[in-house]
Amino acid sequence: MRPAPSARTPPDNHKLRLKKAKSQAAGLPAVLSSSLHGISKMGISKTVKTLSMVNQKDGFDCPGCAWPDPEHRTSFEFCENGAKAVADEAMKAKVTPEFFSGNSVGDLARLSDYELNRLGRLSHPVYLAEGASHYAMISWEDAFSKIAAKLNASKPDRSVFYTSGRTSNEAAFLYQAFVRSHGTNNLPDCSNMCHESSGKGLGQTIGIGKGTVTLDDFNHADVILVIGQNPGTNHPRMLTALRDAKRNGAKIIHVNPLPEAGLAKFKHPQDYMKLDFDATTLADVHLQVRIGSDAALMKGLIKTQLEHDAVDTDFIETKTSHYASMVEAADNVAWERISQDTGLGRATIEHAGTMLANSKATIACWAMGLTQHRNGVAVIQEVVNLLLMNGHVGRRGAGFCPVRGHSNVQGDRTVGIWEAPSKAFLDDLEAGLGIPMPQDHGYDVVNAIQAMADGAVDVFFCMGGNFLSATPDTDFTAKAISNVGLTVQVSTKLNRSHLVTGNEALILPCLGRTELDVQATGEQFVTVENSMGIVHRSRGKLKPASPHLRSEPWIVASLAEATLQQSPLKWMDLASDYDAIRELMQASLAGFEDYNERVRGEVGFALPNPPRDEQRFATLDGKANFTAHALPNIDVPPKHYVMMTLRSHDQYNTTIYGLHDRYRGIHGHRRVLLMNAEDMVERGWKAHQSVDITSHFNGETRFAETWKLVPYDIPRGNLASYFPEANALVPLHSTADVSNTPTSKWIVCTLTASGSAHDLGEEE
Ligand SMILES: Nc1nc2c(c(=O)[nH]1)N[C@H]1C(S)=C(S)[C@@H](COP(=O)(O)OP(=O)(O)OC[C@H]3O[C@@H](n4cnc5c(=O)[nH]c(N)nc54)[C@H](O)[C@@H]3O)O[C@H]1N2
Ligand SMILES: Nc1nc2c(c(=O)[nH]1)N[C@H]1C(S)=C(S)[C@@H](COP(=O)(O)OP(=O)(O)OC[C@H]3O[C@@H](n4cnc5c(=O)[nH]c(N)nc54)[C@H](O)[C@@H]3O)O[C@H]1N2
Ligand SMILES: [Mo]
Repeated sequence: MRPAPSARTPPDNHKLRLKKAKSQAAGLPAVLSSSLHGISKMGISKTVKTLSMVNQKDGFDCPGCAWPDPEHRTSFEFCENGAKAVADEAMKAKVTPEFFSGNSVGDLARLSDYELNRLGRLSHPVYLAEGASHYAMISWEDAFSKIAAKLNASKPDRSVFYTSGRTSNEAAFLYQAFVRSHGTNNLPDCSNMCHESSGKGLGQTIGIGKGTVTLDDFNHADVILVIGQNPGTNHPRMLTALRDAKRNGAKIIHVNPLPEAGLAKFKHPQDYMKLDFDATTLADVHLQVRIGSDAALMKGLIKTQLEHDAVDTDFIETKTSHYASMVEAADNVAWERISQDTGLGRATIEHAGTMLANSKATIACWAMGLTQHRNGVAVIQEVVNLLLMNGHVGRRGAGFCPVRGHSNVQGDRTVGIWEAPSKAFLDDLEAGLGIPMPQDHGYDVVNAIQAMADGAVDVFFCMGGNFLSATPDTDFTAKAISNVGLTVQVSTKLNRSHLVTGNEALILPCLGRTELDVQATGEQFVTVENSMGIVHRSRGKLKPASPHLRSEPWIVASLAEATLQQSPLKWMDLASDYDAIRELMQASLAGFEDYNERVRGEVGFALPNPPRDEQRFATLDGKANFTAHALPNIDVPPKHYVMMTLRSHDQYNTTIYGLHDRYRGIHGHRRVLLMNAEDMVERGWKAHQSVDITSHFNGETRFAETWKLVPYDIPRGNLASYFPEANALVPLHSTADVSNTPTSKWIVCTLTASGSAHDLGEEE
């Protein structure tokens, strides 16, 4: 037997350097930073060629994030982190079978995530036999027969099929059709850890689990709330929309425990070319709430609307239900409690509340700062309450904007990647595919891990992503995965999920977004849905990193062909012409009429969105529902802190591009813990002090050593660290009510010094 390698990220021996946190985002440093990333990975000419194709009408959709493109694109809209994502996929270096034969799984596990990613693109299918220490080359054919044999030797619901949100609509649709034809709804996805709370929160209240605004609405908004989100790093192109909104007179309210440079000042990188050096101040108000206190803040803002009588009685009477109980719940909360929870004075909240009361069109944007909390669903419903009071939905310049992460995470859900599909959805699929569909709901991410731990999973198949490092409770999850018979990863780059595996493991290397996809009938394009429900084309242009790579639709079709004894679908015909997949989608999904034709239009097409299009709400009572929630208890015992886990500026989820977090002034080292300076003084600690963290949940503890303290502008009692390193501290069953999303932004911890503060590094 091979020894199980450590699942945690190894210690970080790089030197930490601290600089002043920035108060302006993007600008010239962003252009320089992304050019350097590109040139070092692709060379100069490929960098220029590749970047000129991102988000062009006939080019590829940026794999960076799901923020939409403006309809009238002149040239490519520059985005630092989009450029990094593209360079990272299009890089020259390769991970070959020779490389694997020279490096054991144990050797590779000692590399950091940054080093693993830098090794380059996976070039061939490889197989890790039972007890073997090294991956070895395998043919595509043999790989599919191995998987098919395992799938057919066990019951369908003993297999689990994960999806990460970069998968195209075509690949995702075909994948779920295969999984359901095989007989299970075990389709967990990254959304379970991401915007699941938004889907549930909005679905129950406005009847659709998606946002209701278009990009153009930003040009007509009076007030934009940006809650629990760091767009300067994670959605840089959103800053352009915010800048344009400001130029049109909008006010921006930023709700965040951290100042986040992107919302302070923004300088559009392209303006330098026009010799325009003025930066735009974005946020008019920064409400620096304590972690987890947004529900209390919303109650305060709702109370302020009531004080101003800023309510749309007509809308409330005709279009909504349960208003009175929502008001009663707000009345029952005292201002003292609101101030105590948020750490903000009543006047500060009333100032923001007055801006909202005077607004004729309000947009609320949010991301992980709301969804990854115990009350993730309820707090989003408080945001819904706030906007519904004044009818801010289905009106120009107003509505809900959950800002999605992965570039096609929303599309994947639309086309069926969902462990809990509705009966109506399954009926449509059954009619379209001509195959009986399994009805029992499957595992989400957290339940899939528990099922693996319980020995209830024989095959675990991942369409992209890095399941081990993205999920909570690293040690527990690693043990759970090692219980599985066969694990399979369809991937572009090496990551830790390739190193902590089941008894046997396969890596199937696939084409990325940027690459040409040629099938039997010729060159293909795929389609994706952005964060605002617009479906459009994406066509890769670059020569594939290796001739042995295959497209995701081809991989799914080949697997279906190898596994399913009899199927009415001609899987390989579907894979040879993606128009045929789209025809099948049109027959099996609501809202995809004339799909092939409409998606060939200039800018794609918008999926139906009843709340936005006609203020129609497909809830149980046909109305937009107000909800009444009690406030969560956010007190922690003395000497305990609340930690949130975040992304640095140089990472894409578990893919680490570099070791810097430029806007926050943190350089060269990732194992850091951001702490309030007064809290540090109280403990007698200085910058660079090394501490050990113990997390506490339901009487259990988890431990992770040596984190370097960084004094930071963060509320007292709050801490921040980066994921995936900190995931070892997130308890698997600490999840949000209703959505079961891990509470990655609410980890209760205690700290101890881990020895004297040697290696102080230099302060700049
Ligand atoms: N470059 C880059 N782009 C990305 C990604 C990436 O890793 N890198 N990831 C993609 C994905 S999958 C996603 S989901 C998105 C994630 O985008 P974000 O949600 O912006 O990502 P996080 O880094 O998790 O940042 C969460 C923010 O919420 C704040 N926050 C934490 N707790 C609270 C709270 O209790 N209340 C409030 N009001 N705020 C809080 C934090 O201070 C932080 O600013 O980005 C997508 N885009
Ligand atoms: N503690 C903590 N944990 C978190 C979060 C947090 O804020 N805090 N955020 C959560 C969120 S919001 C999300 S979305 C998840 C992300 O979870 P995942 O989506 O599972 O993780 P990624 O890091 O995005 O996946 C990266 C891997 O995807 C593969 N890949 C890249 N492009 C492609 C492609 O085109 N096709 C295929 N097949 N593979 C590709 C590469 O091999 C790469 O190593 O993490 C979650 N985990
Ligand atoms: Mo995400």
